[in-house]
Amino acid sequence: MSTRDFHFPPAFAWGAATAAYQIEGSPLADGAGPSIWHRFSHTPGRMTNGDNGDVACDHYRRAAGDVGLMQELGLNAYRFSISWSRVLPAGTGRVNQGGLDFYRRLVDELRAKNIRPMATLYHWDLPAALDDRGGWLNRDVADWFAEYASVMFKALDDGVEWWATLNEPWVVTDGGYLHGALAPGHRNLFEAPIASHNLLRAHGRSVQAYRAEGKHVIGIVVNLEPKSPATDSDDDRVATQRADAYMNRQYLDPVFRGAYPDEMRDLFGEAWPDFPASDFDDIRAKVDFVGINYYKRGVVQASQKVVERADNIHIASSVYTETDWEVHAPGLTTILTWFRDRYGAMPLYITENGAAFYDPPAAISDPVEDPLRVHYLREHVAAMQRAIESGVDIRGYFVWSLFDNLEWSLGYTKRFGIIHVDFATQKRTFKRSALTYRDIIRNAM
Ligand code: IFM
Repeated sequence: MSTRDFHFPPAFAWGAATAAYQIEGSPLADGAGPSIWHRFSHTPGRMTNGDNGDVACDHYRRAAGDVGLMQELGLNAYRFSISWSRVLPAGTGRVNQGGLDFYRRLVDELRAKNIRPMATLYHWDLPAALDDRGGWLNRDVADWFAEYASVMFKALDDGVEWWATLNEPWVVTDGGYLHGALAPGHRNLFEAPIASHNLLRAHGRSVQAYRAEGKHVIGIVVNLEPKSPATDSDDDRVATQRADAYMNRQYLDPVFRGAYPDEMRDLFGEAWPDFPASDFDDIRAKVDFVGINYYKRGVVQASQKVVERADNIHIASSVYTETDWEVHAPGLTTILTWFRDRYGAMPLYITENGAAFYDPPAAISDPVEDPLRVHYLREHVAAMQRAIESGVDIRGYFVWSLFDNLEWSLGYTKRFGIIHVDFATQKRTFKRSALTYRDIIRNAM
């Protein structure tokens, strides 16, 4: 299907997404406090090549120029995240004006160029001072988060068009509290459900705060994967249901149905606690939209435990990204229609979609030729269009990511950007995928 055939709703948001710790650099500048990612990345042995976010894309100092690049590509929306510890260095209490000023300038710069800002409040960088108080395991974190959210609503709601509370709570818990590959690096079956639950409580409390203070819209961002069994065996089918509950329904069911999926108890056994029923009054606070991050599907085999995340099986003839994720665009249509069928019609955004592929050095050609990413982009935009045609209310698409950046504990080894970044010089070079995206946007508008 050529990009010319796409028909998108008016006011469709065409954007790119980033996250604070992955691009900003200068993590302690102008009075900011350290986050758990600053601490984690400075702990020997945690990061590939010992990489850290001290400089990253130096976006903290280059934001104005970076917004200019977005304008060159014709983006009309930009999804970024706010570093909690830039604004509240200790997580609660004193507000750091230097941190607020940075985000104020960014939002003003975007607005000046008719790029609508979507701000994510939590993209994994908890203030280290709050981790010292138990982090996501402490029930008080819901109050801390609501306090921080209110500070941001007061400061930026005049310019921010969409607020997202959490980015990918599943990854926060699975990577940060169960398997330990992400900050704060815990590996504890008993902690994981508690962290998840407190993330959801924090989400709900901030949505409630927004109803009192905000004028725009607020939602949550989840990463979803359609799960399918590797074989027709009963065991694989049961395992698939569990994998689906663990990744896809664990966060959405409480938000939209007020209860966890039954499978959670089977998955976690004695580590699954009884949560106070009243918590779900907060968690169910009505959201205005849901952001869906889609990267791949999951093919599930019973012999591999869901909570060990071993549900990805290599399918002969599939293409795999540098993060070893199967490229499967139809899964995007599947998950979008699944969402609508299970939770009902509501505005949805694809808040992340993209791929890490090996790119040739920028010195060889300008633009950098990245044919696999170009193909990925076209196929996934077409898959999204199919969901729109079948009646799913999709309001926008944000490619992950605007820039090559710090891929968390994998450091700078995986390049997801549509703009190449030379981390030695900070030179930005468009990849072919960026120009393809520019054309898709032009043809769609
Ligand atoms: O880089 C991450 C992002 O921070 C969250 N979603 C997935 C991306 C690729 O792994």
